[in-house]
Amino acid sequence: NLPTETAEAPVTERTLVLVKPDGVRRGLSGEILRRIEAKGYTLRAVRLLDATPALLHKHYAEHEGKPFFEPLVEFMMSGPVLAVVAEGEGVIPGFRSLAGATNPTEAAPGTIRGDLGRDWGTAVVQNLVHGSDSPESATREISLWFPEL
Ligand code: IDP
Repeated sequence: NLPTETAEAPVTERTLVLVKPDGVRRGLSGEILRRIEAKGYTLRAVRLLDATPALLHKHYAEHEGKPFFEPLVEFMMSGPVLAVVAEGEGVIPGFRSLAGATNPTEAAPGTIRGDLGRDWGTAVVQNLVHGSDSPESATREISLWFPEL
């Protein structure tokens, strides 16, 4: 028998996904996890938590000093965050494609932000999800949100 096309290669890629407080508040956690799984990725770890300022300052270090930085940290503390490690070949760019453009008004229909998000007129763009943007970011972010992994 030939191996099945869905068989995983031994080394798999991991990304950090966050369902941001707007997504949790709106009851979209399940829908977002469903889309990750429907794409064929595996959920490796899931945790609902209240993010601390220290964690968020580390997570968003590259944005420190930008005008939306403090509103972003405030927003990320406005309710619980669902942190997820998703796994699969190509999952880092693959989840970014599922998420869509940063601005939900511009995000294509078919994407999480394009289908489920909108502009609420707030200082920070509320766009439902975060996904790591590179292998280096994924490693760094997974160790911040899941120190035990
Ligand atoms: P990404 O989440 O699509 O990777 P980043 O540029 O890393 O986008 O920005 C992090 C988060 O900061 C965004 O998801 C969004 O919530 C917020 N943000 C980014 N740029 C702006 C902006 O110009 N105005 C307001 N909020 C922004």
